[in-house]
Amino acid sequence: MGLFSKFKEVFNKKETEKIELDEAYDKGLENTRKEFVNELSILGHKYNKVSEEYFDELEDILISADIGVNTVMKFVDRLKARVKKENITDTKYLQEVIVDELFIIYVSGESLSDKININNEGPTVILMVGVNGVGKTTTIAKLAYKYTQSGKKVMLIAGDTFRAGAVPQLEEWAKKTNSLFYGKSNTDPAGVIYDGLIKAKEENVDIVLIDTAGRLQNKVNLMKELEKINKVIGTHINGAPHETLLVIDAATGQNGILQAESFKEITNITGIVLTKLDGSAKGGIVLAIKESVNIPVKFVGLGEKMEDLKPFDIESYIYGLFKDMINDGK
Ligand SMILES: Nc1nc2c(ncn2[C@@H]2O[C@H](COP(=O)(O)OP(=O)(O)O)[C@@H](O)[C@H]2O)c(=O)[nH]1
Ligand SMILES: [Mg+2]
Repeated sequence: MGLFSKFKEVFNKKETEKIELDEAYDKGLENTRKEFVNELSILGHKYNKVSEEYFDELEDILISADIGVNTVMKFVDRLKARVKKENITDTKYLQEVIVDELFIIYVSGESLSDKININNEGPTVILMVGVNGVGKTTTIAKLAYKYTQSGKKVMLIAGDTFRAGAVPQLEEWAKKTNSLFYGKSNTDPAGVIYDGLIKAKEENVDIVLIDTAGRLQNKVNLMKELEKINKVIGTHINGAPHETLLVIDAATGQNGILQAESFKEITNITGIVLTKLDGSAKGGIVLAIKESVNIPVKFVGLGEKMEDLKPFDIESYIYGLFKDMINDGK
């Protein structure tokens, strides 16, 4: 039995929490599904039998979903090998194999944990990095919401001290999410973080979320700044930061992958938050990230509301993409 059939089985019997997650992905991946999966289905109608032309067009479709050229090449090679080995001629059946193989790309190799590393001996410190406009501050607000809702004491620290309005914006989010706040404009970020962490310990905070500025234009400076920030955090709290999450805007496609590669060189990224998946038709970027940087996607942004940040879940993701095929068994 292929993974595809297993999916169908699993999706028929699931608990409420998982159903809610699927619904969020279902809605958030609507744009990608419409373009990508629709194209796949049109391709299946255009060619009943597997051929070179079929594979050429399939490649184009996968690349335009931003799965990444290298991933697509390897993927299509593997698909061709399977077609040969299993004597597959029918494109309808091949569609099921495609879903199988996409899933295999993500789960293959070393398994990546999508869990947040929680510190049980004091505050858990989560540092957010990423270039301007990708959704760092919004994601911090969403995480603060998630953690305060589950009864945790949260503090936001404004380490993006130079961009106009960045500090008050974060303070506003702290108020809205019932979190504590520490920040000061126009001053050294490491200093602000230093003072903020002292306060976080005094107040027995559970989760500290630190905003930073992501000036990737000057890699050396950014690297030095992050080194300094990491040192300050590490001297305050053992083993901290417990997570350094890189925020990437899904709509930026391959550019987002380049950002991930650069940040990976600059600092130790422990996870990726992929925002704005809802507004993008390029949901394939999840697979390109796995292939090019091999850093786990830990959360995805599926909308602008506080509840719209969801833990990454490969099953819900695949379901969100292929639900029409999975449900009808087409
Ligand atoms: N649709 C959508 N918009 C988002 C998402 N995450 C962030 N945004 C929007 O992206 C814009 C920039 O976000 P911001 O947090 O200020 O980016 P920052 O410069 O990295 O801190 C804001 O208008 C957010 O509402 C998401 O998951 N979906
Ligand atoms: Mg910001």
